[in-house]
Amino acid sequence: MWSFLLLWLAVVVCLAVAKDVSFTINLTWDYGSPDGFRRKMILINGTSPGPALLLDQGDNVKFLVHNNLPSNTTIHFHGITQLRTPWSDGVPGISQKPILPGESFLYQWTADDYGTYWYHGHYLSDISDGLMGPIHVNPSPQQPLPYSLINSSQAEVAAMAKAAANPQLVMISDWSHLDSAAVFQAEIDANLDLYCTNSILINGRGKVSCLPISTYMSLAAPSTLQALNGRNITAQGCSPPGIAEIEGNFQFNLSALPPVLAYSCEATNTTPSVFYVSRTDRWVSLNFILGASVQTPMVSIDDHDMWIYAADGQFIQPQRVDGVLIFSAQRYSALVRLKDKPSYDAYTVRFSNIDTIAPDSHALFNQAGSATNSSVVTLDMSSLAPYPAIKPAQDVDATHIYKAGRDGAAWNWTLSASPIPLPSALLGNMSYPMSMTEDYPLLFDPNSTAAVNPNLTIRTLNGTWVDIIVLTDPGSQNPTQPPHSFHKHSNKFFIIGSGTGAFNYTSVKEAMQEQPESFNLDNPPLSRQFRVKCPPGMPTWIVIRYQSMNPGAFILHCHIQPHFAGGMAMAMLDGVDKWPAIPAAYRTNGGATGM
Ligand SMILES: *[C@@H]1O[C@H](CO)[C@@H](O)[C@H](O)[C@H]1NC(C)=O
Ligand SMILES: *[C@@H]1O[C@H](CO)[C@@H](O)[C@H](O)[C@H]1NC(C)=O
Ligand SMILES: *[C@@H]1O[C@H](CO)[C@@H](O)[C@H](O)[C@H]1NC(C)=O
Ligand SMILES: *[C@@H]1O[C@H](CO)[C@@H](O)[C@H](O)[C@H]1NC(C)=O
Ligand SMILES: *[C@@H]1O[C@H](CO)[C@@H](O)[C@H](O)[C@H]1NC(C)=O
Ligand SMILES: *[C@@H]1O[C@H](CO)[C@@H](O)[C@H](O)[C@H]1NC(C)=O
Ligand SMILES: *[C@@H]1O[C@H](CO)[C@@H](O)[C@H](O)[C@H]1NC(C)=O
Ligand SMILES: *[C@@H]1O[C@H](CO)[C@@H](O)[C@H](O)[C@H]1NC(C)=O
Ligand SMILES: *[C@@H]1O[C@H](CO)[C@@H](O)[C@H](O)[C@H]1NC(C)=O
Ligand SMILES: *[C@@H]1O[C@H](CO)[C@@H](O)[C@H](O)[C@H]1NC(C)=O
Ligand SMILES: *[C@@H]1O[C@H](CO)[C@@H](O)[C@H](O)[C@H]1NC(C)=O
Ligand SMILES: *[C@@H]1O[C@H](CO)[C@@H](O)[C@H](O)[C@H]1NC(C)=O
Ligand SMILES: [Cu+2]
Repeated sequence: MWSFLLLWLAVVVCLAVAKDVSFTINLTWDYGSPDGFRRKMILINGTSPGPALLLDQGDNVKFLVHNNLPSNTTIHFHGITQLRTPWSDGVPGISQKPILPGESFLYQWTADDYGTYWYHGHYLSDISDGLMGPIHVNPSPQQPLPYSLINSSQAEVAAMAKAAANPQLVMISDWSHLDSAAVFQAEIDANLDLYCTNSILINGRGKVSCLPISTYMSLAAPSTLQALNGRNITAQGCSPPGIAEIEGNFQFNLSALPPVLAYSCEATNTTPSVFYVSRTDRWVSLNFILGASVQTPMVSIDDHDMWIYAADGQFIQPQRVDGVLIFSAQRYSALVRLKDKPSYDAYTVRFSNIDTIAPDSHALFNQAGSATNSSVVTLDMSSLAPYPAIKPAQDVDATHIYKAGRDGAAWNWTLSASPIPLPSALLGNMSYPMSMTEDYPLLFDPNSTAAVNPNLTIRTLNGTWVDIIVLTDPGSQNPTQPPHSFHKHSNKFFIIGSGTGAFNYTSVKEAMQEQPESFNLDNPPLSRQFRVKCPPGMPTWIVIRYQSMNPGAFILHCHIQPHFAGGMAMAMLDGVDKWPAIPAAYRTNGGATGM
């Protein structure tokens, strides 16, 4: 009787979990004014961000895209492993041909992992034109939850679990008053790496604020003032473009730069996004998703601290913080215990930009994202131990070393094999024969000329463990680099080590003999994102370790859109020895691909 009951329960759980869910979206190129300024942008069923995909772990998802844009596109489901469905990963030239104007494409995948993710365009920088939407996958009932580590009281745990199961999805993006094609063209014409945007959007709403230049200057960090060397911050709140110490020793043509991309500022007066929370629920889960193309916001809530309990979808040992700095494409889930004071009928959530300076008032962080007092705690990205604990393999089968930096022009970025600088521009880089790569995705033939070129691809055998080491090295092209925010498609990796200084080794094993303190093989962060720090004038290195377990063609790239469009990417051909047969419906172009 007892075993019968258990069996019955197990069957119910399976049925409840593996359900089919279908979404259809219509992409259009139409007018919108997310920050009060009207321009053409990408709308997803008439909105940006598009509708949220709310799923349960194990769901089988069908996502049908009608491309009514005047341009090509593809959709990537950021953080979804695409286990056994590499043809639904949405990268042109890697896993599919572009979806041409007027065409449709059916993506099909399983929500293997719980967590907060997002979908976005992956064709050039169509993400910067608004092509994005949130995804949240509720964990299966078997998944251990970390809430009791925050407060072990049963009532509190229940309140936290309730909040986490009904999260507020907070999609943060940045917005430019020119479209992504014009921005990229301006970068090439002026030979600049553009890092200025006109506003920050929260769930598709924002406002342009223009502060006096003297205010910007008073907020600038000492290191910024030093780089400015007597120059003023622009009316838009950015360092003026074309400073060799920041953007490399190149010939800039500032007259080719439209003023709206750096200098001019026209304030708008829109109302901010509002999230409704219930004080009687005590806890709220704010799940932040950074869809920004270039900006890095410091997120904080007035008078409240936050418990960060998931990073990039993965549960972690919760960390109590006052603020969290979010890099391109990262996601953090924060449990917040709402203060029960009658005076609070609204709680202000602040997104202070560390790159551009945004309006603000009091609070723990100033308008430039710097802490205003020394007891403020921010998230320690290097110690995000997964919950429950999980260890990487202690040794690997292969090591690949790459160098990140500019290549020949301020806007031209590369992630190239070391030690020689190699072409790596897979996508978007104008110097690369795009149509050739697009129409022959690597997934369709892992033995093609491009697929076997070590300058373009990493090839792994299924089941093996692999280290990827990314180096940065200051030189005349890279006196400084902005921090890069890399994303690996498909399965997660461990971030097992990082450091400043030269990496004079050929493997982690060798490096660990000399500097074991730089590595963590016990409980390192488990993620699909890693940030490459680039302090001025200093070489740096970082190592990610993963197991190749999902045969198919994927990509590793910087998620800062001008860097990605500028070529900062490598393809990874995982499990070349166990290559999947591609369903016929996914090989074709035109009509209803995938169906
Ligand atoms: C998008 O709009 C179409 C109608 O054009 C509708 O059938 C579909 O359900 C909408 N999709 C979502 C995800 O709401
Ligand atoms: C998509 O939107 C366009 C423009 O509004 C409309 O003409 C078209 O019928 C829509 N397509 C679908 C499949 O909803
Ligand atoms: C846990 O929550 C209770 C309120 O239910 C509170 O009294 C207690 O201080 C909290 N414990 C910790 C460690 O924060
Ligand atoms: C900087 O801006 C201030 C006004 O805030 C102005 O007085 C000063 O001349 C400017 N300096 C430069 C170098 O443009
Ligand atoms: C700089 O840009 C301007 C405006 O686009 C153009 O007329 C000029 O030829 C460019 N100068 C150089 C040296 O490329
Ligand atoms: C400094 O920050 C701490 C940490 O949140 C806060 O509790 C304290 O009130 C702040 N002090 C001042 C003077 O603002
Ligand atoms: C950009 O990088 C590619 C790939 O490394 C290289 O072939 C090309 O010459 C570079 N373009 C410029 C303008 O330097
Ligand atoms: C890789 O790049 C190097 C340096 O640019 C070049 O010499 C080599 O021929 C390239 N290899 C292939 C297979 O294209
Ligand atoms: C769209 O993709 C096709 C196929 O790769 C290519 O021929 C075409 O040039 C692309 N169109 C645009 C506007 O990029
Ligand atoms: C790639 O080539 C290898 C031998 O060189 C062969 O075994 C394998 O089947 C080829 N893969 C595909 C998908 O054609
Ligand atoms: C690839 O390797 C993983 C991990 O060892 C294994 O679970 C999976 O079944 C393998 N896939 C294939 C197609 O052999
Ligand atoms: C790495 O090698 C360089 C050049 O040989 C040397 O100058 C440097 O001191 C070495 N760094 C470390 C950390 O061993
Ligand atoms: Cu980058």
